[in-house]
Amino acid sequence: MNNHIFVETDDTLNLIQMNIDINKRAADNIRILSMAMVEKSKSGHPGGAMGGADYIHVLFSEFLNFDPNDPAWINRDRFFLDPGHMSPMLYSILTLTGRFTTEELKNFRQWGSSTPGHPELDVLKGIENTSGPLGQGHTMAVGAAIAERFLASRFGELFAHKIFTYISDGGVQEEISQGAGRLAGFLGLNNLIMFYDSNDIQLSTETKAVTIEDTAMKYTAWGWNVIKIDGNDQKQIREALTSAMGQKHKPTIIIGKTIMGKGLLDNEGNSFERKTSTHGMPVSEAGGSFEKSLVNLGGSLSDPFQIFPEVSEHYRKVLQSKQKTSSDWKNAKSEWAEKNGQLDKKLHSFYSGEIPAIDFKSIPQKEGSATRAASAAVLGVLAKNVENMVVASADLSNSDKTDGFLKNTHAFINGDFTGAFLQTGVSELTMAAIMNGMALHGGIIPACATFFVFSDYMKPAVRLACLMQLPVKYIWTHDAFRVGEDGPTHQPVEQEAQLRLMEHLKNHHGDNSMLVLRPADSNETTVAWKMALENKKTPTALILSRQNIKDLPSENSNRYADALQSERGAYVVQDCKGRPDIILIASGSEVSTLFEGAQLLEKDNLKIRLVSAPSEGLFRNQPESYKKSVLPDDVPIFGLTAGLSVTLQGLVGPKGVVWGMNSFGYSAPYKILDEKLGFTADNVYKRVKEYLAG
Ligand SMILES: Cc1ncc(C[n+]2csc(CCOP(=O)(O)OP(=O)(O)O)c2C)c(N)n1
Repeated sequence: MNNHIFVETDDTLNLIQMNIDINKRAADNIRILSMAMVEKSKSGHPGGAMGGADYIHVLFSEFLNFDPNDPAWINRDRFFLDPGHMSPMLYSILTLTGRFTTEELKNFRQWGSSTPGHPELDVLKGIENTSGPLGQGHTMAVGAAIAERFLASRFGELFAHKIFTYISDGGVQEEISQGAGRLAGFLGLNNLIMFYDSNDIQLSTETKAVTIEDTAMKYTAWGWNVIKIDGNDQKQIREALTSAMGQKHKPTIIIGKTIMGKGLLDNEGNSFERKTSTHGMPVSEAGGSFEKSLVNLGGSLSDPFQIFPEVSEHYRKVLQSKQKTSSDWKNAKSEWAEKNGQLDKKLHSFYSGEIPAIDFKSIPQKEGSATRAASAAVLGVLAKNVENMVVASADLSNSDKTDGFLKNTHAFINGDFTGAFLQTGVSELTMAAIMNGMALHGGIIPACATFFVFSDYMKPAVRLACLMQLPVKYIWTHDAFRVGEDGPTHQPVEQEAQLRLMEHLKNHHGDNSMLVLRPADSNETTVAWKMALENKKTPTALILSRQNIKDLPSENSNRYADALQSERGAYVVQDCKGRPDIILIASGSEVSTLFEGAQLLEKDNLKIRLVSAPSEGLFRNQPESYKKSVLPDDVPIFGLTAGLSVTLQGLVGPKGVVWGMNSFGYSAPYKILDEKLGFTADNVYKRVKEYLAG
């Protein structure tokens, strides 16, 4: 029960003397706002938000550094929410700190509102990450913590700041927490402070129905500093945060036992706390009393969205003090900049996302390389020239050829972030979410790699990168059944089609949510990397071959110049005189197979146009006139893909024919697979002849 003696007087000291705890009052205000938002919109999650209110108030008012007038201040502490369903808590605290208005809270979950059901990245509003898919938020925080260490090791400890994150039972249960926990402990990320809102209740059951885990022991085993507290006791919260702030070598998890729906009453005035039902529905719908709970928490029936005047006054002072901290830092930074002009320039270029001028055309490529090897050649140059690029690999750096980068730097280890390579171990989803966190932190260009077939393990984080429009680069090698002997578990078939769907899906700015490039030879790979670096608006995928590929022909003996046409998504590699009898189209290594097939067809006096289509999505965005110039309506089109046939359906059109895969692959040497599965010049010849014969 909450007993507030509320005396209306301007004298704050007086209030303290009368034993009114402003901090408790502020947390209750957050509880009420959270409850009221969900009640008004008739949907959402009040219970968890109400339990976490004490922590969030203490964190934001006493520990988190931010600039009330400059939300994008580079040295702000970051707050990453993991359970996005607890958005009411975040929107409420951000209302107290002036980033949201109560009007915006009243529009919770409505069309066009700035308060969507789950928070969506908006730094200017204080939302550091999109959250909702449980487990990813705190993993992004690990990425941001790595980014912070990377930058501080280059620019100095003036640039040190904390990364706070907030996790719930769901996030702890998600498998990704294994990777995040292991890596944060391994790297000794003492700048990372995670609050675990342990309220013993989840969506459909209590936690005891699904786990007997000793979470404290688990995090201890991973090398974390573990603190257990009553998560609704503000004194304990304060002490835990103070101790965590002083941690020198380990990340901290503060396991706070909290009360789901703290302060709730039912219609009879009995406690309605600790109910699973209040996880995800309005209090009244769950069987509690909104009005009685509101009064119990010291709120006003006439205005449930009220910010209590004394809370408002308290936060006015909090903001003044935050402002002072950031101004002091900015003064110190100006002094630093005067003494470190060159470094300051570099810092600015890192944060502005600039890329240094790179002479891509001069990057030497070996004739007939695998595109993964061609990628390694580019990565070697990037390692030396793009100082803020961080590359990661999930224990495959020698196969996915990110070793081209690694050879020029070294991997992060505990306490040493002077390198630029992250060995994530075998944890693809963790890796992808960490990359998102690095991109969100700012100052870093993240890229990560694994086998293409394991892109499936990464999709949930790739999807969030697309939604948040983060320019993460994915290097996916071993792009087809030509993986060979490893067999169908390692042979991608349907993966490219899935990514082409992401090219169809638009982000909220109307752009393709992702740029997906499958280059056809070494020069196209150089160009693909150029495009990937220049693409600051969305993630980019590079899909690369394991096996060597013959370079495509160039009429002007300048294959790089030809390959630059990849910037239009698809282009004519080799043309015939006059109207073609057939257009052959593919991406990746299948283009060179088509080229060989074309040579056989030409012997029959057929006029052939060969088209390489590294990105169907980009091609679709070209002016109609260009698209028609490459793929006119009245010419038959034959496509070849080592993916599902549907991968090329959109390019060959309704009358076209695709030779592709329609089943899983098989274990065998890849040249045998080429024969058996029909990925040979002879089969191209045969299928095209059949097609033209009608
Ligand atoms: C990856 C993922 N799976 C499932 C869900 C659906 N979901 C939302 S919250 C939740 C459980 C929440 O329990 P907890 O994390 O303890 O939050 P609390 O009940 O304390 O609010 C689930 C399963 C989700 N958001 N993300």
